[in-house]
Amino acid sequence: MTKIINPGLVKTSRRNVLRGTVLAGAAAVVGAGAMAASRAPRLTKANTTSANLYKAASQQLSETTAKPADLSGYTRVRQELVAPPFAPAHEQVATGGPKIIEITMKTTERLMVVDEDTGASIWALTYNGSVPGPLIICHEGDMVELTLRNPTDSMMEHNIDFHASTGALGGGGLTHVYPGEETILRWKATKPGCFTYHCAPGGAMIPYHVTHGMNGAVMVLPRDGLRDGNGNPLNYDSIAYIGEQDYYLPMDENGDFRSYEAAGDDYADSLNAMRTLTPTHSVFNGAVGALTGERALRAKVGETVLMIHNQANRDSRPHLIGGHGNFVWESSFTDAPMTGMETWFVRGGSAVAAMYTFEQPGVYAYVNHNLIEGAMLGATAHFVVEGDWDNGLMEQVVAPHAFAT
Ligand SMILES: [Cu+2]
Repeated sequence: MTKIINPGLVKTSRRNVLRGTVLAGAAAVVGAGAMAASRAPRLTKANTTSANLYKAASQQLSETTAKPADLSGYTRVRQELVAPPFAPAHEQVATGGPKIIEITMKTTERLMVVDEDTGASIWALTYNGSVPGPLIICHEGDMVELTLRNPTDSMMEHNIDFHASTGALGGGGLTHVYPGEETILRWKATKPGCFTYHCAPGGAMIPYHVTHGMNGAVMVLPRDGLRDGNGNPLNYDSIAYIGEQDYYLPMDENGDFRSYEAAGDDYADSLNAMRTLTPTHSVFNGAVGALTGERALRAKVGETVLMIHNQANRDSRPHLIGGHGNFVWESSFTDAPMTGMETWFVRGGSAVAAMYTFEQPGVYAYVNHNLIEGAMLGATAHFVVEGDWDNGLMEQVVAPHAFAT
């Protein structure tokens, strides 16, 4: 078993933040036998371009003469991250001054079942073991201080690019950790809204890691909480954190999903599947049915739920069947939310918040309303809502029966 971070193909060093890219280029050549010969050079060229980006960010850091950050006036607090679809304990309206919010994430590589019915599985690359990674919540003006730890038994290097942050490729240029390493990154949340974060080791490793589950969301709340377009406060009772994940799982000649011994073993096959741009699965929270049946989301009539939808790689169009997006923030929390939305839009590489107060009991399907993806690729969640039915809103006046001919 060869660790991906040390492919033995190229001389490299700890400061060479391009290592993932080096491998990406090497594997592209290895995989070239299975591809049209004209394709491999283009992939290599793309990787070189991406590699140069990282080189630039690295030089920027070493040549800096910046002063230390002024941390006076900040209070240190620890945020215990929890697995999706749940949200960490937090205040909607900030009390006290700005905080330095300490969090820890482990880059865990684990074999996950994607679809129990077909046996489809993936060596998922994760933050803290879940797809998506945990939801992080802070307020505008806070600092997030992340300890990123790569376990010694990992096969790959990882890092993190926070779309909510400013500089150094979202922190991606400063957080490369190899197995057995950890790093600490602190960034200031200056833009209120929901944002994606994802791993971005360089070159083709970027989409490889992102489409293996290595992404999640940060919510940066305004200090005085959410507001409607007229400045009235909006509060929620609960959060449903939904990460949509497109997977490109390699299949054998019989159309069965391939299985692999270790993380990274699927690299060349995955790149070929990814190049089709056609996902084999598009699922919520890591697997088909992860948020349905016994694992469905729960709510009560009158309860206001903030649905946070993350998609780090691909456009999506969430729709709550039987409900609406009363308030939807596709952009910043400083913009007035859109109201009464039927279906909203998540640009690939972003996270969106939608607020709804349930008015009827029953089962609501929350889907990607590209219904091929919703019904056939897995992008469906269920809200099971308890409460009393309101005939004023809907009533079956006559049950289905055979009509007279
Ligand atoms: Cu990674």
